[in-house]
Amino acid sequence: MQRAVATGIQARSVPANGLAAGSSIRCFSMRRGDEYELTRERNGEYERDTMLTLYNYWSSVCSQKVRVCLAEKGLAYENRHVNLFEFDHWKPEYLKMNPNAVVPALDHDGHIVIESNVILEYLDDCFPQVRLSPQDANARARMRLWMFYSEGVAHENIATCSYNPRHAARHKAKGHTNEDLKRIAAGCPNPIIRNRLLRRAEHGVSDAEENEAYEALDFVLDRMEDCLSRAPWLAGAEYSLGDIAMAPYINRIEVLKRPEMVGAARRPRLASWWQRVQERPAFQQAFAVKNPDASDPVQR
Ligand SMILES: N[C@@H](CCC(=O)N[C@@H](CS)C(=O)NCC(=O)O)C(=O)O
Repeated sequence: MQRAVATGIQARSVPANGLAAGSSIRCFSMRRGDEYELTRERNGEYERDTMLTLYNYWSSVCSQKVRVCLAEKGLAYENRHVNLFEFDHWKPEYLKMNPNAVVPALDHDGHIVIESNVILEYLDDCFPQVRLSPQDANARARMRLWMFYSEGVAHENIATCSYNPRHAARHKAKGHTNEDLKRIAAGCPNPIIRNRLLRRAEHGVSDAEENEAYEALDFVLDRMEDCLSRAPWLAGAEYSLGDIAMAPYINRIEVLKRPEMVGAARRPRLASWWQRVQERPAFQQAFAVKNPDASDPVQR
């Protein structure tokens, strides 16, 4: 695992006087209120250790994306588990970082970045040593299309299909009755999440709603199968942030009620892509994170 090292604008912003090449000094960050080390000189610029902290939930699809990206880049980071089923993400200290009341949030030396796809591109900008965006404009557009599909279609529909078998089961294991959930939901600062939780506490997810969500997912999977008939990866010849953005949704479909949707009999190219994604050490590292809360009835 490499140390995360700041480069570019951040490195240039470090005062260059008073530090001999090859030596290191301890510095204090006013913003974070903690210390960091200014360590090396390269090309006349100073580099310093940079601190990455990821606030995330072990099985959240958006958190998994970011963990895969960090692992692909070999970046060390502090993993802070935000227990969504204890409502840690609604606590004032978390909301200061992410007022949308969702995970993940990345703290990079006191700079907070939210929205998983934004975080992916941010990491690729700050740590280009391992590049995860193609240079060709057409391939970049394809990569961003898959990031859009992940956010615009896959996310909401996966959440719908996950509610009955996963989220409701977790609330039950925590002893939250539907009445408790309605009361708790009233404390959620984000009206979109509050109203959805209220609706689900009241009615759960109906078969009709679930079928509609699976239909939308089927549509995206058809797009993937078609795309992968032309190239090995979603953006083309290279593995990219587009693959990283979609992989957690394929993992989730496999553990829900209709795993055949991503199986080789139905979608051979997608199944072969999924196999290659899972073989990557970074994927394995990111998905090895387990829930520290032993009461979770969900295992994957
Ligand atoms: N667009 C956001 C979505 C984040 C999101 O919805 N995260 C889920 C976990 S994957 C969450 O925190 N849900 C909490 C809740 O619904 O209360 C992103 O990509 O970061």
